[in-house]
Amino acid sequence: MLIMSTFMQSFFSLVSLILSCLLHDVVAFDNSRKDNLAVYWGQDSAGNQKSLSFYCADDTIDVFPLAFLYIFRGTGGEPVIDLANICNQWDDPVFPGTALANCSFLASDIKECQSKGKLVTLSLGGATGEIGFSSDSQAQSFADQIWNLFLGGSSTIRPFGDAVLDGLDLDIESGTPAHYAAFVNRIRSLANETVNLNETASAQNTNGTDLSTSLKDSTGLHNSTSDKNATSNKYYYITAAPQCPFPDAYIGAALNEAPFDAVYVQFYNNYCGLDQPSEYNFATWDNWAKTQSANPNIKVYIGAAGSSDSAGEGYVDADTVMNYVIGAQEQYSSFGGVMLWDASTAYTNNRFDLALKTAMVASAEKLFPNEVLRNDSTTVTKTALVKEPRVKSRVFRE
Ligand SMILES: *[C@@H]1O[C@H](CO)[C@@H](O)[C@H](O)[C@H]1NC(C)=O
Ligand SMILES: *[C@@H]1O[C@H](CO)[C@@H](O)[C@H](O)[C@H]1NC(C)=O
Ligand SMILES: *[C@@H]1O[C@H](CO)[C@@H](O)[C@H](O)[C@H]1NC(C)=O
Ligand SMILES: *[C@@H]1O[C@H](CO)[C@@H](O)[C@H](O)[C@H]1NC(C)=O
Ligand SMILES: *[C@@H]1O[C@H](CO)[C@@H](O)[C@H](O)[C@H]1NC(C)=O
Ligand SMILES: *[C@@H]1O[C@H](CO)[C@@H](O)[C@H](O)[C@H]1NC(C)=O
Ligand SMILES: CC(=O)N[C@H]1CO[C@H](CO)[C@@H](O)[C@@H]1O
Repeated sequence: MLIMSTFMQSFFSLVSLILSCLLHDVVAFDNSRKDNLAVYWGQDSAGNQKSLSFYCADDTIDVFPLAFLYIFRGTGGEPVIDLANICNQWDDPVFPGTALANCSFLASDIKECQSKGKLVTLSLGGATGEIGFSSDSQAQSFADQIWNLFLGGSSTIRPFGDAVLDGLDLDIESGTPAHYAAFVNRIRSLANETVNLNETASAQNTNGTDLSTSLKDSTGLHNSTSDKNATSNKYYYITAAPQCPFPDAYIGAALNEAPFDAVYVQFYNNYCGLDQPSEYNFATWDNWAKTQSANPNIKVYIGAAGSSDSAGEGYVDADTVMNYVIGAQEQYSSFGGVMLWDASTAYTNNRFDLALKTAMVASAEKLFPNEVLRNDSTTVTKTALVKEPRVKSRVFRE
């Protein structure tokens, strides 16, 4: 009786373990894919923004840049962050002598999203930033500060408590363009990451040991499962959000001088946006990625508006975005996926994010049936795989 019950208990716990593995199979972020979805969260463009964990409840979004850290040197020499209705310096406690909000209540949300294999990064800048550097050494000190406040360093003040973010995004739209490469290189150095600028770029740590066999790797390619929160082996991603007119006036130079993992090119609010097919210039960005970028394996994302309300101009519907996505998956080896501004508008717009992710995964699998694109995520892939005939775009202009 006792033996039986122990056996039954073991049996059921084995069954429930298997079930939970099937249902909660963690898919680590993979920068080499052609169907990643990065969606900004923080600025509440739709006026109904929910908690971060709300948006990472399902498998749709892979990367959440938190928007924004918008003042580099605020009161008391600390930067200032603003996450609109979720956390800001006016409605939440600030660290003494600073205007830096203590958003430590977000730590559990951030860790929850990370535990699902998603990246949570911090975006610096934004349209109204008070940002910029006057020297390389100022940029390097700021990198040290950011490293200690948000990444692998330590500080008595940590705006997101014990959460360690997965990297940074530079959405630089004002100030002076100089010295950002020094900033990025310093972050790489603090993380013990260097990118060999050879054709066959490979990540090395600063003592020259090839890390491709460990957890870090130049293209940001992770050997899934493992980084957890072991900060010493954690790979920190660095992205930028240039405007589509090439080269970008603010971050263009840094992109050639320092290794970034991806660019989320803003193909909205610009003459070369998705609403202007004759001026659309992904080919220029692809060519730049391979020939001029400091990281020749950098990934280029198509940045799109989440709804017609989230951009002044340039919003196009999901079918139209997918026309561009399929073209890019087919033609451009640098293509990495789609970026959306922002989570609240995409959700409000009939789950624009879900429509795009589902269609991107389906088309990647169709185009590359021999590449196991989602190796350790069988259950997730299968449910996401909805094969529907593509509707011809209604908004695609001549
Ligand atoms: C930040 O907020 C948390 C939660 O309220 C609190 O426990 C912590 O002491 C605060 N940190 C500082 C440095 O004030
Ligand atoms: C490429 O890497 C090799 C081996 O690490 C090195 O000998 C060579 O100088 C590098 N080439 C360039 C252009 O950096
Ligand atoms: C180089 O770094 C690796 C990985 O961090 C470490 O195992 C090794 O001991 C280091 N070697 C030297 C000479 O510092
Ligand atoms: C991933 O890591 C495991 C364990 O370290 C290793 O056996 C495997 O070969 C790695 N896979 C790839 C694709 O690097
Ligand atoms: C990861 O973080 C959790 C919670 O912060 C902690 O309990 C756990 O020990 C950490 N694991 C590692 C490997 O550091
Ligand atoms: C970087 O390397 C140094 C020296 O090996 C080590 O002390 C430090 O913990 C490493 N930092 C990270 C983030 O891996
Ligand atoms: C890159 C990689 O690990 N690919 C593997 C994915 O899984 C299949 C079998 O399920 C292997 O054959 C591949 O080598």
